[in-house]
Amino acid sequence: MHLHAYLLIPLFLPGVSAQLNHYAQAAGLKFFGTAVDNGALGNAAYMAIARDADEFGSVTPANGQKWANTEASRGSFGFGMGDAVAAVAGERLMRCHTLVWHNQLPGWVNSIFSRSDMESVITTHITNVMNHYKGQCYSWDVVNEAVEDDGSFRQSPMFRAMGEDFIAHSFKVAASVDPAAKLYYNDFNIERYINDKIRAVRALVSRAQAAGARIDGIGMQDHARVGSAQSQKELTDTMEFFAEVVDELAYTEVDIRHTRLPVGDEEREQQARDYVEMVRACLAVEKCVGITVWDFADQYSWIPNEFPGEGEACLFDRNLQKKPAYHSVLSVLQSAAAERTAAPEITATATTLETVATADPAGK
Ligand code: 9MR
Repeated sequence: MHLHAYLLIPLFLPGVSAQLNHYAQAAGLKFFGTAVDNGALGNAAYMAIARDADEFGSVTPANGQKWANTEASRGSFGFGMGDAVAAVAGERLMRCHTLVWHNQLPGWVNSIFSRSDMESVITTHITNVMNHYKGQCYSWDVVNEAVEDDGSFRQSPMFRAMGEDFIAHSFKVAASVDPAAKLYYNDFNIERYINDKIRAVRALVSRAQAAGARIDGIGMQDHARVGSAQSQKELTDTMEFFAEVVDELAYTEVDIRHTRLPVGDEEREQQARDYVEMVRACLAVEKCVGITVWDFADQYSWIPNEFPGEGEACLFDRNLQKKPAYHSVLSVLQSAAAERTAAPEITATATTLETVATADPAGK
């Protein structure tokens, strides 16, 4: 996807509604997806958008598959929350989220200190949850957020009991339970320019692979702030750095929040530019397979709860109206789709080899 034709007039096909996933796939991505939380399932207007496969080709349960919601007490499994969101995904892809994470972890896991007990608890948890969703998950976030911003390991109950071996162990179990699912390490603040955390993540992935684990992808959450989000170049440099150790990359939880509310037109335009940098970065890197927003509508965003006074981070506002960011993202995807459609003709008439050589060879 290296031809620079973003200035092409967006492609409007008669009879095809102009929506995110439709053009993301036409541009060569596997999906443009969204998180969906259980609290939104009763909102008919919201659900009409969430169910639209042209808008979102992948669904991630925002909370339903987490440890606290699947194995609240040891050995006792429940899948009601996750299943309700899986039903929304239907025939579409699911990015399943998440198996081993220090947060939303039931108290009983916190009180496990011995290595062998933790190893067996992780095995049981992953085996049961992955078996339940077997065949439904395009990918699983197997381990989530194991590293601090300074690159050190997070002192989670899993790390306390097993050291970093809990990571390779988790991926080995996951690979044995659902060989068809892509297995991801997922974290935040690793969509930035190469920093200590990014180096630490690549190194831990490499070490786990050397220990015999299969890790297919690195998920970059990308919870960013308007005006200080990264440029396309910074994002692609980081992805190229990660691409040396994994086959796939994805933006997995994108939202770009305003740090001061209310916002005006200029801030909304800045947010649109920030989203566009991320989308262009994914389109530019062969291994970047897709983008998931961490909900598409402001009323279901986690941001105001966690960062009071901040928010409006999503592509749709509280009234489900599309923001400038939505239109800009769509426009970039449409241009990339048009460019991809035009590429064979361009290459056929090219007078320089460079044009041919820089066209997307694998047709991602
Ligand atoms: O969106 C989720 C929110 O509803 C939960 O309260 C929160 C609990 O920590 O988790 C949110 O999702 C997180 C995701 O699972 C992992 N990366 C960070 C996300 C935002 O906190």
